[in-house]
Amino acid sequence: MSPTTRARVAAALRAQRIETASWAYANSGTRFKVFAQEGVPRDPYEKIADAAVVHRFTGVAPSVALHIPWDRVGDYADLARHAKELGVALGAINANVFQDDDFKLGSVTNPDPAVRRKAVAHLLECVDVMDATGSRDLKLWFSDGINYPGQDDVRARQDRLAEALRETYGRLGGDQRMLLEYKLFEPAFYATDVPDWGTAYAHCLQLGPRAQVVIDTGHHAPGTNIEFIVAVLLRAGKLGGFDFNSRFYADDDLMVGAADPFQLFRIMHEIVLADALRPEAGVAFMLDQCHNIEPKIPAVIRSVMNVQEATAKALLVDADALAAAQQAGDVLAANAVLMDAYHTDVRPVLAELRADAGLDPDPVGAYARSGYFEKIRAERVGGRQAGWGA
Ligand code: PSV
Ligand code: MN
Ligand code: MN
Repeated sequence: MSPTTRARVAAALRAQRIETASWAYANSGTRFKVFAQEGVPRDPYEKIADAAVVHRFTGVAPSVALHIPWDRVGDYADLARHAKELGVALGAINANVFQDDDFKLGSVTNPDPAVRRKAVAHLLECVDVMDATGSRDLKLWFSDGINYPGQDDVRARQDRLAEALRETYGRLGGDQRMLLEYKLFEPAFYATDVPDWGTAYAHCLQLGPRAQVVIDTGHHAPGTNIEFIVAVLLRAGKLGGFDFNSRFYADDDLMVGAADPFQLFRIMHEIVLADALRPEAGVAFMLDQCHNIEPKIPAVIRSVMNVQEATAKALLVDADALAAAQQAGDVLAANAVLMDAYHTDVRPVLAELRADAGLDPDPVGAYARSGYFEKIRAERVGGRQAGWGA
């Protein structure tokens, strides 16, 4: 690697920001079993403390997303102060209209107007939370959908969704944004109301510039070309961010980069090509993962490192050589440019970069040696589940 390339890659990696999720630090599981772990946070304050530890060892995770009501507190400004004291900020506010009995037939798309009002009231409450925390992004994922053909009118549900989004969008102030997340299926099994990027994009387009699509990498049919979606949304100026995680089958929420690091590289290549890595470009790089069986803090650290590695490889793609090969119609050469970058071992560069920033080159090892886990294991008795009961 030439010194110029190294300097360019280092500068981009230094500027990268990855947001972790509060629920990743708490107990989680499947519908079969939640395995409790030692030392897990007992309240939102402790989740933020853990997020701050991830930032301390990686240097690139300075914010943590909240999920309401999982992270409900009496005084959000105080929670934001607590975060600041620990060297992090509160990030995206995730709404939750999927865990109330009233939402069995849907939240914002429910046929009952009273239920729809209740759902919208929660979305508006989340904007109040953003006002108190200083968060920029409201992240909306709706479990709404139907299980059987004929169960409800699909078009009417889209109208109800549009109305709820419009009201919520109208409540945003300053530079606040609405990020709309899509998911193919689950818990609805026949027709989800926001199943794909096209539906999310159509709603965001109608709403206006502050409504953007968020891509959760676990929310597609197997084999979906996610980087294509990234490219199309970037071109349209409608990519608001990512919920990164890995999947082998469905919405597995495994550590990002674990199942398909090549896919992560291809996604980051599109980001680098569009110069969208800079925080000012407005793409939020968030993690949405559940660490059901692995220790949580080191798993989040590993995930952050995996995003960094994919990014470093994407930054190493020789853009001039790629453009020349593409222009010449040289299919093999163009593909080789990409594969050369992908096969580069970027771990030494990242280790050097961390050392330059005064960090331990080995964040997972440094965390293990820090004694933090022993401390929380002793202090925190009776840690809680991420949401389901938190
Ligand atoms: C839904 O599967 C999702 O990806 C949404 O982002 C939720 O808010 C999140 O998971 C947390 O469970
Ligand atoms: Mn998600
Ligand atoms: Mn998900």
